[in-house]
Amino acid sequence: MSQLKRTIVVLSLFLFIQAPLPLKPDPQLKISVDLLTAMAKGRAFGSPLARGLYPRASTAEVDPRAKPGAPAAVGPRAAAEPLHVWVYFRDKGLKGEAGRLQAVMETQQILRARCQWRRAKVRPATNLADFEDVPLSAAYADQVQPLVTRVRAVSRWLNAMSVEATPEQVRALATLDCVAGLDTVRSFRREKNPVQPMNRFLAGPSSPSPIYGPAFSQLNQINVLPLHQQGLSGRGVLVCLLDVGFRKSHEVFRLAHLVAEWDFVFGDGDVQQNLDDPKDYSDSHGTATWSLLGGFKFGQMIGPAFGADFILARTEDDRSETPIEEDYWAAGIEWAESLGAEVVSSSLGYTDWYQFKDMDGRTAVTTRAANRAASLGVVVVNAAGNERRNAWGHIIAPADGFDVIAAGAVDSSNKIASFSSPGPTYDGRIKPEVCALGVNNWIAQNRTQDESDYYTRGSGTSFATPLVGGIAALLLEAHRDWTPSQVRAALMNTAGNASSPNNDFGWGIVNAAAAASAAPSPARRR
Ligand SMILES: [Ca+2]
Repeated sequence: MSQLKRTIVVLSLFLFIQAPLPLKPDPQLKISVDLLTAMAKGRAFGSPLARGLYPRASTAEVDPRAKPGAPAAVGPRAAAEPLHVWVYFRDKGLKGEAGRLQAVMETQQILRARCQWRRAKVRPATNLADFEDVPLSAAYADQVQPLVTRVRAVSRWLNAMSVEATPEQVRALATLDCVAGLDTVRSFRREKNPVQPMNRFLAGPSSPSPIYGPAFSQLNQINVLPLHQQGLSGRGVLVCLLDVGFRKSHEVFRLAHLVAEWDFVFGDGDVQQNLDDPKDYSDSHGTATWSLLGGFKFGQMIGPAFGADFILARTEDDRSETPIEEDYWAAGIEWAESLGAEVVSSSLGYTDWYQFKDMDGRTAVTTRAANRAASLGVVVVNAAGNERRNAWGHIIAPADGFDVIAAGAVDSSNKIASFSSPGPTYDGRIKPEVCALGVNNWIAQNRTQDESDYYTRGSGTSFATPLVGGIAALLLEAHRDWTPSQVRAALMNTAGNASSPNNDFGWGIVNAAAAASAAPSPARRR
């Protein structure tokens, strides 16, 4: 680990300014406080777009206590600096083709209803599960556990465990017959974002919209308001955010419908920072991204999909210099997929473990996991990255994924943000797909010192991402049968630059209302 270059990452640079953007409310805006409140509480959904198109997936199908396959901590803690290693197995320990088929059948039978329903959009009903879904061999895991310091995560899709191990332990792992190979767990990092307390009444009477407050401009730019006006709020759509912790107690989440949460770093069921634990992490970035996607507080902050159902996964360890490790991210998206998540919104950072030639849509672990999720019907939205002016200079994984929607950042005057990572991928595909506001976004935060809620401004493609993710949820509410490639195509084909896509804006600034009215592209079955 000491070989890591100390390259600074900027995925989200918080910028603080002292006044709301000088925008006027849209005179066409006919959204009442009562209607929006009813929508947020799930008591009103009357959009002609949304009516009668699908069997609405019940939240009861997700057990709020649903836990991912929790790895067990075993063995004595090593004194030396631990290595984080992927242990890939040669197979799943099954005997012959009959054993494989039996295992796939058993796996399909235990898929959750909400997951089955979503997978059925992209796969034949008789083939909802495949061999990649089959759990790891328990016998193989039992061989690995006594040889390592700690098991960090498990991945059925990769047929691998990630472990913490000493160099001696790694050498012992390499001798196991069941091990096909070992690899380093790659790390990503963002620049630390110092959050300055601000006057919480800043928005005040000069806010551009009495309903949306300073959040008005970031939604109006991407034409979300007509969809709210039609009664769309993401209701019934299951959205997962992968991030550092989330300040669940913030007033902006009072009406949020949280159906499952898991802290992959500490292995517990609480994704909020524990202020009593000095070793616990910040929840500032996740609080911002969740509020941008699905927050709801009149006159302050409303996200596009404030009525959605949420899964929160804490996959970043802010105590570490490289807080985002790909094994937690992969385990997080695998878990969210199993619960039936329809949208995953996330932002990683720069990594100096990968090279640009790896950004080919099929190499990075996170990209492979994102591709897999998309192939199972999950819309994956990821930040393009903030690397335009940095040495890296390209998009970041998993934004290079084939069906991943990479989100770039623009400012309020529709200019590309100075930091927003440009495409293409290494294999020459245009990226990002689309853009949304990523400069001076209005976001929710919480003061660590006195735990008071406030709002401020922050910038980064990771703040454009949840705006796009929220719109994906609105499109899926309006069109329950849309596949990830159809959602992606609708967003791209109706965006501001669709006639001449390029590697700065991609297909341009999102137009949510136009995307919702777009004719669906032909469905692709896999
Ligand atoms: Ca926790």
